[in-house]
Amino acid sequence: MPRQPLSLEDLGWSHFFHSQLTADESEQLKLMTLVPLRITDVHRIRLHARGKDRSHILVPIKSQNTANFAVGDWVLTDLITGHILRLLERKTVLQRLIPRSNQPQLIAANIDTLFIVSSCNADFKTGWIDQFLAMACEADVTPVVILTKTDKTDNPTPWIEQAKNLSPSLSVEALNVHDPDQIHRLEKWCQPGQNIAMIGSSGVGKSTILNALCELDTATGAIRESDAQGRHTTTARSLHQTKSGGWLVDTPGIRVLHLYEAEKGINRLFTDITELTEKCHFRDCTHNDEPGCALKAALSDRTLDRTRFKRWKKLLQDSHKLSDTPDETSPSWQEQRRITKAIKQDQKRLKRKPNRS
Ligand SMILES: Nc1nc2c(ncn2[C@@H]2O[C@H](COP(=O)(O)OP(=O)(O)OP(=O)(O)O)[C@@H](O)[C@H]2O)c(=O)[nH]1
Ligand SMILES: [Mg+2]
Ligand SMILES: [Zn+2]
Repeated sequence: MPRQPLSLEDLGWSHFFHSQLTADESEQLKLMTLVPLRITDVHRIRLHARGKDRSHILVPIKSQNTANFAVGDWVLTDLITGHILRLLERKTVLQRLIPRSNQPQLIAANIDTLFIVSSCNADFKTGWIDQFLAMACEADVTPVVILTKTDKTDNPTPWIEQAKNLSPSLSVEALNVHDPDQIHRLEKWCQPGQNIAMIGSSGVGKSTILNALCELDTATGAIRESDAQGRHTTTARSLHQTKSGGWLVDTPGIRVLHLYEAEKGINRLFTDITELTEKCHFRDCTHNDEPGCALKAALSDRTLDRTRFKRWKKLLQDSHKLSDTPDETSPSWQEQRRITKAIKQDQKRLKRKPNRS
């Protein structure tokens, strides 16, 4: 984490966040009694955050749960007590489903671009990448597929072709992460004001990319050559400033991904199929054997590719299997409101105390 002073804009602050401040908060910001901080690390009992001048460790007060904060979040804190006053509304949020609780787990917030990292080896699986693409589309985050370890194969073209075929306008970058002349191709997504998260399985080179783009020396780990499996070297999510001024989130390797509320994302990823479904005779067509199914017709006359149809169906099936959450609003967001209220009460109590004694 750089030690030199940064402006709020350097940290990713924008009109979107500023416009959420009340008149009172704006005044306190001018007086510097209220400090906006950006969450860089989320631990079980504490949060790390970066402010203009330095890094801070925030220990949440009772009733706060660190699981409701994401790396990349903006919080307003009280300069005197160091307490979090409130979490600002997120521009975007990447999250996945935890099947045991049927609740979302926050991966990163206020992200513009998702680097979906895979290697030119046995790690590359289109179904796996489809899930990340749907997650990005759901969150309104631009996906970019990064194919690493091109130096380990004679010909990376088949991997590049497969990735490009996943979605018409998808950006795909294939590179040897260790080559400084190639890594700079990723810098166009890492300019000031831009926020990037990386996701993928263990051993694909996420932390190696982080080290190259941020001039860091975080731990990386060799993979098992027999099946290209990594060793889960990174154990926590963290936010870092890139050399070119953006902010990059490294994440631990994911073993299994369960999508959380991904239907909108899947529809966006497969707009052609979504549009076709509107032409099916029955509104609740399952696209199996019903008469008047527009998808079946498109498959028969080959205007719809069968592999693409299967990918779409698999994603929808996977996302329905687990997420039957009836709530329209995110549970974590409701929880957040409760926490904000509790913090305000706690604040008042703390401010009253000196007068009493
Ligand atoms: N040859 C080659 N090795 C690479 C490349 N990218 C990463 N590696 C190596 O792959 C291994 C795994 O890289 P990491 O950066 O630790 O992978 P990771 O995705 O962060 O893994 P986790 O932290 O376990 O999720 C390391 O030995 C890296 O040096 C590449 O483009 N070419
Ligand atoms: Mg790592
Ligand atoms: Zn149909």
